[in-house]
Amino acid sequence: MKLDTILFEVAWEICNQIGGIYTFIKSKIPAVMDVREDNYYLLGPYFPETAKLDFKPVAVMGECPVGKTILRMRDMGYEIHLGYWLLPSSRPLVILFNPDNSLIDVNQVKATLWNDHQISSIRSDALTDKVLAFGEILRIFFTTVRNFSNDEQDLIAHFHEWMSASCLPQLHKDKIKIATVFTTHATVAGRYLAPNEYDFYNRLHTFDIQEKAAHYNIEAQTGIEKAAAQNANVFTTVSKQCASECEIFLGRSPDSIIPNGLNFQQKFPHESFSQHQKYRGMIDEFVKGLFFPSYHFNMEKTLYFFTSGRYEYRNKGFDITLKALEQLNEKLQENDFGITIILFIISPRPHYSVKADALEARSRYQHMQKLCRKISSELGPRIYASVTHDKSSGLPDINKLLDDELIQDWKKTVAGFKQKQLPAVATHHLVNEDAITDFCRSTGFDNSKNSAVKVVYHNEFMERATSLLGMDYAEFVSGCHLGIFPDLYQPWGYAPMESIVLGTPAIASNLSGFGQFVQANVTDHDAQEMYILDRKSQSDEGAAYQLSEMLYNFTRSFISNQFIPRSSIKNTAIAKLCWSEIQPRYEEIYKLAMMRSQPASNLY
Ligand code: 1S3
Repeated sequence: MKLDTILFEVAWEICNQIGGIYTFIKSKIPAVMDVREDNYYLLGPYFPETAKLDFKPVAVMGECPVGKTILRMRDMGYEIHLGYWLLPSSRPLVILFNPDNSLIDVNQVKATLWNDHQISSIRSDALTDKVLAFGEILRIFFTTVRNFSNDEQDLIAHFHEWMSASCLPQLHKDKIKIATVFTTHATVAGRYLAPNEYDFYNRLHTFDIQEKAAHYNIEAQTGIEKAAAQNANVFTTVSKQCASECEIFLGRSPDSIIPNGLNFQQKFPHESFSQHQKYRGMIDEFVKGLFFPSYHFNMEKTLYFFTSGRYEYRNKGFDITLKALEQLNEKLQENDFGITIILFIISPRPHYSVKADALEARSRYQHMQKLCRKISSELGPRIYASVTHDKSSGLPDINKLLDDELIQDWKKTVAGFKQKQLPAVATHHLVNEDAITDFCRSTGFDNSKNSAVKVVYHNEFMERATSLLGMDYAEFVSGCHLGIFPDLYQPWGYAPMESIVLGTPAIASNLSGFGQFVQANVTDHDAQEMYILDRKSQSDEGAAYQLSEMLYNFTRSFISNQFIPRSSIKNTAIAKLCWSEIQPRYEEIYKLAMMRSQPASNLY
């Protein structure tokens, strides 16, 4: 491929974290930039709130086709931002388009979708309308870049998921000379049908997708997805399971199934363990600040379990996790081991604000610690002095040895620290209660003292700058003891993969792409602390029970051995899932797309 070929990678989750596609793109960027340097642009929607976190605008130079296009479109009245995505390991160029633009007549876009591609979007919701507007702006962008480029300039556009790809069918119809790749990370039908239709996986062939799309009001989404898959020069997905759905729901088998990569450096076990100790200490501070004002428990006998993902209650197995933890709670209470399990659920939800107790948890604890240290440093020498001067053998009256100011400070701090109410389950004031808070309420998971299992429902992503725990997601995962991911629908599943790579044991489902990869490629995965839960051949109740047994055994083994294992990917097939190994497969895909996009070619 020519060195000056320009690659555009398009996703709704560029500078906009929602689910796993964000992790996919973000982790893949350094490997792409190693090959392409500046001929690489990431294209996404512009949302001021999310963009302000890690987007740095730069001035547009109007010399290259992309620069000329941005300036021309701005003149036309489009809001387009060029800048760098400020990532820890790289600074890729990003172009963000504001989809809220009065120049776009969404009804006209819908009419074209219907007339030219028989995609019905008449009943679409507000989000889909935004997606359509974004797609139309992208169509104008690509057409204009093509016009400003000379004939020799090769262009590739790689679209991720339907939300980025509504313009793809029209680009194809208009014969715009640009090679296209469409990657689906999940099918829309899969997301909706898996949690709602009985025996989804065994009945894939039996669904009338049009009828189901009308039923779930997802005609626009499924229509765009299908047209994108069918019109792209190359079509890929991330796992075999998703490939079967593509074949049946989208009418095209992917040209390639490419497993997802991550960026990781393999750590030696002792490094993984010392990182765990360090970050566990930070989680401890939050937990003590949140729970100890209400009551005390033994931190030496406390385990941190976690689950995370976009809020899809059944798909991401939050339902099974909660049921299993409820059963675990009963088992632990029957046996009275004095153990405490804190389950963290990390899933962003619409909220008004952070609850004060959660916000202040760490600082409250740290202030108390600081004061204790101050008191002990002042008290030590004074006790010694009083003992050496005083002939009596009893302990001196401590109150007399402390300054009034320090006593007042102590009284105030203790009064502020102690509280009567129980720590809330959700860390934020939610706009609406949801199935997680409902479950906790109805089953009495209320963080009371006598419950061995406590729940912290963390309603935002974990970023160091904004996190209640003062740590980023990877640090948090390192500090935990076990990740729980009993997914029902998960084409790949980054969360258990990240957990294991960071050394934290994890349970994955045999319905997730990653779980299936582990089963097929890692012999004796249990010994590496990668556990697989069977969700394929048993009911939800069966899976919840099996999971509760796994959790109980994990806890029992900690009680007996006083030891928390760490997982290791060394010498396993997972070590091959780093982007330096996987990205070359996408480079092959780009070559194929270039070949197929040539006018004479009609290869697929
Ligand atoms: C999707 O993100 P999600 O969490 O919405 O894409 C991810 C990256 O390929 C994949 O891991 C996940 O299964 C999908 O669900």
